[in-house]
Amino acid sequence: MNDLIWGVTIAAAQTEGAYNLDGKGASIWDKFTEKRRKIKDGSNARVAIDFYHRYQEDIDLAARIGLKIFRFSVSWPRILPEGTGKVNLKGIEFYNKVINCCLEAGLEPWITTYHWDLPQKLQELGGWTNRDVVSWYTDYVSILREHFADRVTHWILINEGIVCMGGGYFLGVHAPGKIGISNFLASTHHLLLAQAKGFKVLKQKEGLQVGTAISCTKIEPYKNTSRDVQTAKRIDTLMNRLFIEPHLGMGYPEEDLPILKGMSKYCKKNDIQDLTTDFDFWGIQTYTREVVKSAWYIPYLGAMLVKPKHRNVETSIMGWETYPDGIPYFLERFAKYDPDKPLWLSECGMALAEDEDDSKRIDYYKKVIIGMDTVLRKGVRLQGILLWTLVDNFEWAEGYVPKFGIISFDPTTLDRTFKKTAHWLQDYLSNVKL
Ligand code: GCO
Repeated sequence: MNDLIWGVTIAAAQTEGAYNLDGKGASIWDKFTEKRRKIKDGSNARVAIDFYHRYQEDIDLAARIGLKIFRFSVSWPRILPEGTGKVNLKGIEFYNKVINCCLEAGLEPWITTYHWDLPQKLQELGGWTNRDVVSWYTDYVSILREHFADRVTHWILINEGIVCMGGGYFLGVHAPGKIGISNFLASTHHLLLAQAKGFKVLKQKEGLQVGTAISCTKIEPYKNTSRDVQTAKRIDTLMNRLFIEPHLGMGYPEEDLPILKGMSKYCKKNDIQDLTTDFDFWGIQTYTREVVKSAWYIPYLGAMLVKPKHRNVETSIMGWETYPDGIPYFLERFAKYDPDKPLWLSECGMALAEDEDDSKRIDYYKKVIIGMDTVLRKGVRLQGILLWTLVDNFEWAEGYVPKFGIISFDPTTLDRTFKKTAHWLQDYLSNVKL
């Protein structure tokens, strides 16, 4: 346990603000938040928590807590305002400052290349549904490598494919708000292909550690009937297998998720081979558990969620069941794919409401620690944990209401304040190091 490395994850679109400063182009989230009724509290992320101007303070706070890794994402439209073509040097300069500041503070900077803020210009050309996105993305990644790989060793390519593709191109609840099965299949295939090619681009530089971050949600059948069990298997395949198995050379798991048969329409001759990617590590991110039941009338998936509020379980302000047991479950499950693959818990956290007692978050992290300890004893190659997240921020379609941070901010002054969890963690980390 004492060897586990602790760090934190943040994302550009949720924290930076400065949405149109210093040459940044619009992202699909800038556009999406302008639409009516898409964001629950009617907010946007134009200012967010102004990480763009306060990065130094936030990095120092992370260091003060005793964290060792600072994972942040790069905003594609800050680097390439048009998505392709001319590089915005002010954008490069900003991330150089963030990287250097991390190094000075004794934190290892990690880059996520894509945490959902596609340049709006590229969305106008179809975004992830347009196969050209594969080369748009790899060009962007090679720019990041050229400027930052001298100081950044750990890279995460795509953050949580299922969430940005499912939310953004299937259900329409995240940017760019597209719906439908063809949008989902095309964009998913292109995203996976882009990630596989992006991996090769980064690996052209020796010594880099390049991985992916996978969203995992434990899926259970509502009843032990064969229909519900089959339904759970379908949804599990969608949520937990679709964004890893093609990279393992296993192709698309279409027997367990028939909608994937439609992938053939987007898959060119060598694509399945090209998807195979031997990442240096996998990032596991899991927050909750869902229960599903068979529902023939629901198109494509034939499934309905049994909402946590109808299941008599503890839920968070996100409406999610609080489920720390998912952490050991998924770490062990991924270790079965490849017991030698280094694993990171690359996001992990709990949202509370403004007025809730922060001790609940401490209890959550204590359970996480027990879960990590359990899997380490079983020989799982867990390397470390990155908290979601440092400072409360823009929680996508939920706005600013759910508070995932271990530090709060004042909405008027943007001043940061340690919550109980930050104090507890600072204490914990100073002790484990003894
Ligand atoms: C995600 C994202 C984060 C979220 C967090 C809580 O992985 O979904 O990486 O941006 O804010 O997960 O929902």
